[in-house]
Amino acid sequence: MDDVATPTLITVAPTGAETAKADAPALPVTLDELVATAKACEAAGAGVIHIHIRDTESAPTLDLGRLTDTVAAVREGTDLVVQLSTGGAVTDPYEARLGVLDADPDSCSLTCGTVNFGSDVFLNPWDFMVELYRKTQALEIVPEFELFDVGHVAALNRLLDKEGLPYGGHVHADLVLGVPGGAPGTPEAVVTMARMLPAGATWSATGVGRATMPVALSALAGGGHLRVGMEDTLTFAPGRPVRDNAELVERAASLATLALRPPMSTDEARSTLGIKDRRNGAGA
Ligand code: KMH
Ligand code: ZN
Repeated sequence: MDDVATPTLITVAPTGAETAKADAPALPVTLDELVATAKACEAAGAGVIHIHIRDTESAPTLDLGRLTDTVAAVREGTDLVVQLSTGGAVTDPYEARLGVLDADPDSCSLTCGTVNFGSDVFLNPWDFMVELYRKTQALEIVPEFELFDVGHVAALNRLLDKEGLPYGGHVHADLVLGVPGGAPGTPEAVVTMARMLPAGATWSATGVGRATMPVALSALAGGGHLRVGMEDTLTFAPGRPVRDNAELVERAASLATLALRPPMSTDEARSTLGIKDRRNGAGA
């Protein structure tokens, strides 16, 4: 497990694909809302933003033009590492999910296996994982491995054995816990999964819903990093809806500071993850 003295990488996942704007009015769904959210979260201590976008009806979309505009706008407005979701919504086809990388993000999510997702199924068969992984390597995009269950950690190790290291040479995973159908949001699950990661890997953890706080506290204690945001958490405390994404980042930053592992800067996030510099055409 990681050194417990390292600063904390905070990722914000502000929107997701599963919540309707009507059910959570503070959810950022337009480009303007997303950029404003990104700026507020950067100021509050985030280093990475995990992005899902919506169409004009606020429905999830993987439209390449919109994704490209989104990457450019968030890159222009902030210094955050721009990570696009390749998970999309549970209904998105594989081709569209592979196409996300053509929007030229710094990073992307890459889920290491299929998982029940409430009454849906989030499909990530082996051949799709490999194709997506090879595309990240070819395009020099840093993947963040999303692990919803213990078997996903085994699949990540198999992927690395067979396909080599990601672009940048560093492995970073996110343990997504508490999804109905995946591993529970408990300290035991955090420790079990973190221990199975390859030597030298860094990891963050995300607790969905009521798992938010136990998972965040377990991750900080275990040397891991944090992912927070309205993709995963809509209730700040029992009976109190989340006001906005920035308050979730502020809480994460406070917890990290209390743990003597304050938030890392965006520059530290870039060097920790091995991100290629695409700002101002630097990577062109
Ligand atoms: N929306 C979930 C089905 C990811 O972003 O890569 C998948 C998800 C994971 O959110
Ligand atoms: Zn996501």
